[in-house]
Amino acid sequence: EMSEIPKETLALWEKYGVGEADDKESFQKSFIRHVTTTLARSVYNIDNFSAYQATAHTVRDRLIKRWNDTQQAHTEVDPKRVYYLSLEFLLGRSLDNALLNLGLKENYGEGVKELGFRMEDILDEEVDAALGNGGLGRLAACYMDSLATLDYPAWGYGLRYTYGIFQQRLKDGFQVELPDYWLNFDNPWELPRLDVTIDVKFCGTVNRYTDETGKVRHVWVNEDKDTVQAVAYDVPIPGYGTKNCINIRLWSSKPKRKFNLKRFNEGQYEQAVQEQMEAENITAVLYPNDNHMVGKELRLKQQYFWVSASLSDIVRRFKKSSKPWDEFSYQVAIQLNDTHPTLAIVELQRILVDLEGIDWDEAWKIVTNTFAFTNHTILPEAMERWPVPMVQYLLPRHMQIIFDINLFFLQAVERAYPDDRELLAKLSIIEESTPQFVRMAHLAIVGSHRVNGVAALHSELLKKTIFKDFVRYYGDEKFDNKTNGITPRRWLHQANPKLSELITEALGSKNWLKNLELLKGLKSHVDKVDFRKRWVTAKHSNKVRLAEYIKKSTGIIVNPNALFDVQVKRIHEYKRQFMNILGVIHRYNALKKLTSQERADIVPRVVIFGGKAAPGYYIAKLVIKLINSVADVINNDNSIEDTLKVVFIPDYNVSVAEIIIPASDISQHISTAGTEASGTSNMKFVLNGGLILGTVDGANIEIHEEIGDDNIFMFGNLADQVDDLRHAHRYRNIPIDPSLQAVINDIESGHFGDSRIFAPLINTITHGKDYYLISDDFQSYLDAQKLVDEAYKDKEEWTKKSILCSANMGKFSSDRAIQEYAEQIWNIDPVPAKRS
Ligand code: Z2T
Repeated sequence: EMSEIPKETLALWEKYGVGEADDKESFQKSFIRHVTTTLARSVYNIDNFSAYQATAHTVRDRLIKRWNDTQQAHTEVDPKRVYYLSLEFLLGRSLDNALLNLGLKENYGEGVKELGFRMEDILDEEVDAALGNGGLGRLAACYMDSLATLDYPAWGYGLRYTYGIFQQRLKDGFQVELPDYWLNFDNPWELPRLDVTIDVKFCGTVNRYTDETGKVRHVWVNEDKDTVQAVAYDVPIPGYGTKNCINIRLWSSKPKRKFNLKRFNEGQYEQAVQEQMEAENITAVLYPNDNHMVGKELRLKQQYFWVSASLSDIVRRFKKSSKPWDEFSYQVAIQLNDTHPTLAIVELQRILVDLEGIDWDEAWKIVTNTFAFTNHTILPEAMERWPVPMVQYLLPRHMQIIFDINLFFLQAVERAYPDDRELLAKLSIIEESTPQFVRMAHLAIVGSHRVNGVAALHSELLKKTIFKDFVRYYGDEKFDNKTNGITPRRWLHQANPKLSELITEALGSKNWLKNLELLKGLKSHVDKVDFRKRWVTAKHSNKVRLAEYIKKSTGIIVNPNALFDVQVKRIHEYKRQFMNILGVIHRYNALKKLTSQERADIVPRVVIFGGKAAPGYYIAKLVIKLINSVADVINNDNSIEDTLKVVFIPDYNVSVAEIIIPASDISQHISTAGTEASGTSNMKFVLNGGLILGTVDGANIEIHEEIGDDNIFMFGNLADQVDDLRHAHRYRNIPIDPSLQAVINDIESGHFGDSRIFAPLINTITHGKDYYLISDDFQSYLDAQKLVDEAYKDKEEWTKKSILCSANMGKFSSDRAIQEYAEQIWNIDPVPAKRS
C-alpha cells in the first residue's frame, strides 16, 4: 500500500508531519493555539479549567503521534499480540501521568507558569476516569502501564460507560450516591473512532442447514431491532521512558436502527425512540459491585456486547495477515480478567465453527490455546452464574454451544473417571438446579489453557478449594500463580514526587522506575542520619498535604505529627472496617481512663477511613454510618486532648488515593485470612514507606517475606483455621472476646447515637455467626496495635523500617507481573518502539 503513494506526496508529509518538539516554547505555542482554536477562547478568558484543557490537548497531540507510530510498527512486524479483556479500567487522571511518562513535566511546568498558571492547579481540574470498582479495575490500569512501558504489543478492550463508579457524599454520616457523569465536558484522552462500528446481535433464532459438503451447520438470525452497534473509542496509554504508546479500545453502544419510522408515522413518538434508548442503555453505567455478583439481564448484555465487538475486531485484524486459522493462537493471546468476558470463549468457537466452517475439535483447540483466565476472588457470592433461560433468550446459539462444550468435556471426564457421577456433577458447566445456571468459572477453566490466581496463598486456595476437582482432572500444570503488581510510575514517582526525587538522588539515576529491584540500593543509606532526616521530611510534607485535604473535604483539623493510621478500600464485611472502628472505640475508652499526665506519653493517632459501599450493600453502609458516628463523638471530646481523631474521607478514588497513600505511617489490610485474594493498595503503601498492620492473607504474606519480620505487624488466625472457627461459631456457644463485648456494650448504651440503627451490624457478630471472625481476631488485633504504638515512639527506628519497606518492594512492580504473564502464559515478545 505504502509504495503506491507518490514520492512527492510522501515528501510533503515528511516536511509538514507533526513534530515531537518537547521544549517550553513549542508547548506555549501549542497551548495558545488550543485556547484560541480548540476552545475558542482568548487570553482574557482562560480559567484553570481552560488551561487544563489546552495543556491536555497539547499532550494529546503528542500521544496521538506516538500511538500512530506504535500501531504502525505493530502492523509492520505483525507479532503475536495480547488482548486484555477487562470490564473495568480504573485509570484515574491522565495528564500528570502522561507528562511524566513522556518526560514533559518540567518544560511544560515552566511553560504554564510563564502563562500565569500553576501546574498543580491545572492538574487538579481533571476528572478521574473511574470506569472500575476497586482492585480489579485498577490492576488492569497498572497492567496497561507496564505493557506500554515494556514495549509489549498489547491492546486492552473494555466498555466506555457514560457513568463511571458513583460519587460518594455523606449526609448525616450515611453514604449518598451521585451519578458520575464524567463526560460532561470534552474528554481529551479518547480518540473517537466513529467509523469503527461493529454490529452486535441479540435474541433471534438458530436455523440448522446442511452445507454443500454435507455438513450440518447453524446460522443465527435476528431482526435489526435486536441489533446494537458498537462504536470504538481509543484511549492511548503511553509507556514510561519509551516512545511506545498502546491502546485501550472502549466500546460505546448505539442503536443500529435509529428510529422506528412506522411508529413515528403512527404518532407513537415514545415507542419510536424506545429501541434507540434501550441500545444506548447497554453502556450507560458501570455496575457498582466489588466482589459481588448481581444477576441483572443488562449486565449480561453488557458482557456479550463487549465480547462480541472485541472478538470481531481481533478476528478482523488477524484475517488481515492472511495466515491460516491454525496459526491463530500463535498470533493472538486473550487474557480474561475474571469471568466477566467468559462468553468470548463461546463467541470465538461460534465464529470458527458457524462462520468459518472449521470442524468443532479443530476450532476448540484454537480456542483453548488462545484464552487464559485470571480469577480474582474465592468469595462464593462473587461467582458468576447466569440462568440458562436468560442466556437462551438473549444468545440462543451461544447456549447451544455451551451445552455442546459441556457435553464433550463431561464425556472426556467420564472416560478418565468412569462412573464417578459425583465428579461429573461437580465439574459440570451447568448447575442442575431449577432453573439451570451456567457456571462461568467452570466455562472459563474448560475454555482456557491456563488459569491463575493473583497471590501465592490465593492461588493455592483455589487449587485446594473451589477448583479442586479441576486440578484432579487436568493436573496442576494448568493452574498457577501470578502475584499482582502495581506501577511504580503512578504510585511512587507521580503520587510522591518528594520521595521519588530523594530516591533518585540516593541511587544516582531514575533507572529504578524501570527496574524496581534497584530500590535495594536504598539499604546502604539506612544508617545515614542525614538521609533519614530527608526521608522523614518528605514523608512529613505528604502528611501536611493530606491534613490540608482532610480539612478541605471534611472540615476536621488533624495534627501532621500524629501517627496516621489509614484504611482505604471498598467497604466490605470481609475487609473488616468494622473491626477497625471497634478497635478505635476500645482505644478511645482506654484514653478516657488515663490521667492528663499519662496521656502526655501517648502517641497521638489519626485514624483515617475511606471507601465506597455498593449501593445495595446494607451492612457495608451501616459500617460507614458507625464510623461517622464514632468520629463525631471522639473528635468533639476535648477530654482526650487530641490524642485521637477519626476521619472518614468521602469519595475515595484514584486521585484521592494518590494524596492519602504517600501520607500513611501505618495502613491496615485486615481481611479474614483467606478472603482477600491479593490486595494491591498494601503494595502501594509499603512502596511509599508506610508500614502495614495486616492479617496473614493475600499479598500481605509475600510483602512480609520480602521486607522481613521487623518491618510489618501481622496478627490473627491463619487461613487454615477459618473453617474450624466458623464451624465452632455455628454449632457451639463461643463466648465473645471480653474486650470486644465491652465495646459492643458501649455502642448499645447509645454512646454513639441511637443504637437501634446499628443492631443489624452488631448482630453479624453476636447472633451466633461472626462469619468474618472478628471476635476470634480481636485480641490479637489489639495486641498488634499496641506494638505499633510502642514502635512509633522510637522515631529513628521507625524511619529505618520505613526505608527498608520501600527498599524491599521490587517484586511488586507490575512490570515483574506483566513479564511473567508475557513469558509464561502469552508467549509474546516486545516490539521496541522506533526512535524517530
Ligand atoms: C475486585 O476488585 C477484586 C476481585 C473481584 O472478584 C472483583 C473485584 Cl471488582 C470478582 C479484587 C480483589 O478483591 C483483590 O484482592 C485483588 O487484589 C484485586 O481484585 C486485583 O486482583
